Amino acid sequence: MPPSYDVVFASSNRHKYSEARQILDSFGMTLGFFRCRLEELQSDSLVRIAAGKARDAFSRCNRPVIVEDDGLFIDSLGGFPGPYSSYVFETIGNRGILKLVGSKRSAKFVSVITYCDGTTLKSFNASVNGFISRRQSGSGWGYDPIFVGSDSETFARSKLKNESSHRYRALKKFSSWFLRM
Ligand code: ITT
Repeated sequence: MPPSYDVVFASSNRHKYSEARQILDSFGMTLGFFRCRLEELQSDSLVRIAAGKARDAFSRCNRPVIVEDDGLFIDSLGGFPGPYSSYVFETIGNRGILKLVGSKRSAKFVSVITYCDGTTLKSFNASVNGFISRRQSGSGWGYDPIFVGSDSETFARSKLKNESSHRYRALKKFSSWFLRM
């Protein structure tokens, strides 16, 4: 990987990287990809999970790195799947979530971006409110076909996702801090 990137994004999920790269590009930053499966500790806190992933990522790639931990929090399910979103997606998936959600469909997506350079460890937290659709719509990745944001479209159909998402908001905070550093 050329050393010219401002920072690298460590993740097993290329969709997260590709959106993060596009978003940071709009803030004038370059982002490399360090594809790997990170150690994910069990915790009910996305910030603690992201901090663990960031330390693990830095120990492996040895350059300034960011990681992201996300959670989909559904109100009628007491915030489930929250920090377990990755596992729940791999097991019951969007069809399973649609069966569980009751008549109250409000939800939020939370993103925690954590930066680590071996000296500094810093997290940036953001969320976006929305609701869970009645059926899947669009062919996006992850929970995109069932999460409806502010434009009343699922993220899978929205043209505004990368200007309004949890990821966009957390990366905006990260980039304004990083560019001032
Ligand atoms: P890494 O930990 O390797 O980065 P992951 O896919 O396991 O990748 P998370 O634990 O952060 O990432 O993700 C939690 C789940 O939420 C996972 O199933 C994602 O696919 C999903 N997810 C996160 N952001 C999303 C988005 O913008 N749209 C749709 N699904 C999303």
